[in-house]
Amino acid sequence: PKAKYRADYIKPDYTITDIDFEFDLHDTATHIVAVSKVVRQVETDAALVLNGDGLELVRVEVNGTAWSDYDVSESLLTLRSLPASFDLTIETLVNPEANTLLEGLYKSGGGFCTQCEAEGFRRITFYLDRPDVLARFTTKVIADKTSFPYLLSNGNRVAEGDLDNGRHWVQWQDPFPKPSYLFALVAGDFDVLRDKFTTMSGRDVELEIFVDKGNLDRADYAMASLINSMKWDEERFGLEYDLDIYMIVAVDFFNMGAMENKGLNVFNSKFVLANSKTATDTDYQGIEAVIGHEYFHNWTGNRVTCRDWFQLSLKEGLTVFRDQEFSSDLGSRAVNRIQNVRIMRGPQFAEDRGPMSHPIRPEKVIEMNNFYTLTVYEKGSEVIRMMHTLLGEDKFQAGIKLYFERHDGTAATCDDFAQAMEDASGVDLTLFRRWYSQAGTPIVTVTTDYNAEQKRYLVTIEQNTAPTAGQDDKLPLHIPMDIELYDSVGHVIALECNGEPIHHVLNVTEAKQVFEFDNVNEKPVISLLREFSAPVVLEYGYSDEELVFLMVHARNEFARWDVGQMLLAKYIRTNIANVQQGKDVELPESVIDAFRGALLDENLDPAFIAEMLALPSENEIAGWYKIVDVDAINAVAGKISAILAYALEDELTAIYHSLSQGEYNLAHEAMAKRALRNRCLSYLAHTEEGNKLVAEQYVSSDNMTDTMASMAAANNAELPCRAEQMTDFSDKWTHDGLVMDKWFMLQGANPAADSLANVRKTMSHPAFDLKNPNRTRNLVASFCANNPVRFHAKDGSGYAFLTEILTALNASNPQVASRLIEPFLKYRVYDEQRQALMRAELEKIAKLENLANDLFEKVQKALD
Ligand code: BAL
Ligand code: ZN
Repeated sequence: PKAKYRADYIKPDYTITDIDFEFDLHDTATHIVAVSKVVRQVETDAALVLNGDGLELVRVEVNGTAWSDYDVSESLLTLRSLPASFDLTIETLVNPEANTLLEGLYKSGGGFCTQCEAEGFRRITFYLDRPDVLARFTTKVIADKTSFPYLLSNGNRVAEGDLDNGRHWVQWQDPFPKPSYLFALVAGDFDVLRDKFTTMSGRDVELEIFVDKGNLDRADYAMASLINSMKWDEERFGLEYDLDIYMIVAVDFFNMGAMENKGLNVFNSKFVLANSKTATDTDYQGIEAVIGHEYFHNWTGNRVTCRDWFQLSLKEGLTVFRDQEFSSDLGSRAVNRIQNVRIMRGPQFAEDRGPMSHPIRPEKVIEMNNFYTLTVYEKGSEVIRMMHTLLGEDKFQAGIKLYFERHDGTAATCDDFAQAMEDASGVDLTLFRRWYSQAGTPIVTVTTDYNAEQKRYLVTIEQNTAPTAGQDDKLPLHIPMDIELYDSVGHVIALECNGEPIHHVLNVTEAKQVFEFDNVNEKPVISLLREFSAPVVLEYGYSDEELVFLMVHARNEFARWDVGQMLLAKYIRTNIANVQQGKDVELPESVIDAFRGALLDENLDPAFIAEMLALPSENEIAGWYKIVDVDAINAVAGKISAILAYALEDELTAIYHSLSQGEYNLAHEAMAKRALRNRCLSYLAHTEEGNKLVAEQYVSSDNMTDTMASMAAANNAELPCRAEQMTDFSDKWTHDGLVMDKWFMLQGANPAADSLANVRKTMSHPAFDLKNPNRTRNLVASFCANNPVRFHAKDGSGYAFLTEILTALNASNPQVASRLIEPFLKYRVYDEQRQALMRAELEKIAKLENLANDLFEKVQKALD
């Protein structure tokens, strides 16, 4: 396979302005006729080179006449001797039922659907399948009327009719020119939830959510979230919806979370379907975020799209930023920030350290599907957030406005975005642009010095980014460092120097910089990197006393959580070292007291307290080490939970009972109380009373949040009640794969010694299907990525299991395989024995026959 480079971008020789599609849908043989208006963009008589993948070519015509001057290969159709502009007719034949890749046109359950981003459109027809070719689409869909009463595509429905053989057709027209990756088609039999939205300029928009028959009672929250998204984008960004209809279809077989096709979003059913009996509060929050995300793409992604796939973060980083802001404006800003920062510090930082490390705008790609990453999405969002921090809301919005004025209806680059932000705000982003090209996580080391005589406080900030895969030399980045200083009673000290006020966001732009503050009357306590103002690792030698002080006095909740995590991290590290020397795990009273204080603080949002009391995940802890000791990490995490549980048992028990609720509802306050109550339960599971409490909650629960909390607690603490719960749940939900995913996830995360045997047995459960990405991710990824002690069993059995799965998926769905292989890519941070075992598995995978590009790219980089 050949790599593509960002630097090699050239404009296409031809463009396509209009495409007129006709799909004659049949399960195993669908004929597709595409008539495209093609216009040459260059002077010379260039060949037209179209992308294709897995297509059978039936006919080619130019201006209605059969054309023979072409070559066709597995991946290209090259046409020659063409006029400067012409109508190109291409007929292709595809087999949707055999399409297990879930890219292009495929069958999901009983219906047809498509997934075209990034390069799935070429599995439908030969085309200029690149995002800088924008065409107006007209799509006629023909299918059997009884099996497929709903025939959907992008834009507005313009005509429909019946045929005499039991088939019918619908024609759709999308007035907005779009790249091929935003094309969608769906055909099936659904229940439909309908609503309306009136935009700020008074236009009525029909809203339709299509779900499998019988699931109508699970679509309300998605509809409410869609309406909230439309309202929010008008209020916060001034952006209005532009078609007369907005459709969402929930499908069961889907590689991604959802897809923002113009006017016709196709969603993984996980991010649509929910009622209190089937979905947890976390599921509801996910639905709100993803519905918002796809809706926000209508402007950031669809109206302005990407020039090439290297610019993916242009739409994804910005849209993640927008969906994070949406969730924060509607719910708790602090809790949202904490959850997003956990993702950055855990899996994103891990990606930055690994062989697939890349900047948010990658330079080199073999398989584009491999770059839908936490770096492009989440770190991409952090880069937008830093611009927001540097510019402030008003100038940021002015930048967004200018960006749309300049680029609406076109395909743009990350540089175009930064330029609009710079031009609208007057803030110099020259150095800041390095965030787009430099990979890796900077380590920011801070030292402070107080001079009591001069009342002067010096803050020295150094930054260093270690070399990453393929990028040895690193430059200093523009890091916004948000700080606050506190006096000994917890009052904020105004920042000034030489009589001039200093902004609380410091501009760190050099390898080493000293910031001076005067008029500081006593030695202050510094709060650093407030709100996680940059995606960096912070190193500062806080004393326990300072951390405990800030846990109480920091003005902002995120900062209080952050220092709580630092305090925990300190003792987790100390205890890991102790365990490695055969000593016991211990936690000082002062640390326990600090967490008791947070638990009992009635002024705090219960959802926030639940976050304060959450330990970092074992994977996040692993990220602190050059050589990871999975067993010691697991032992320490488990014992610290137990120590806190026993020490705080009275308080946890009292709060647990006091937060007992009446009827389930989705108000933030109710969710917050459940979050804290269930956090208490997860600790109490480790105490003598644990089994009783956990078992009682399972039996009395009337909602999935409390049910799952009980099951997760039983699973993690290996309680006797686990077995009965698991049987009961499976008996109740075997018919419903989406709900069973929760059960599969628990089977994967089961810490018991026979966990792998159990996972293997679970694969023959009637609800399991390796071809369904949701099922596979919940069982296999949960075991391989989130059950480190069992996956990294010293005998290599976990590794052999993953290779078996990857071998099967390499043939059926390499995109899913490529996600699952991640734990192998980190092999270099384990002991020699485990390294050797994992390396051997990677070498086996490298030798697979027909190794897909997705796996090839990752295996090659890992073994390099
Ligand atoms: N564009 C792929 C799915 C998403 O990020 O919305
Ligand atoms: Zn997106």
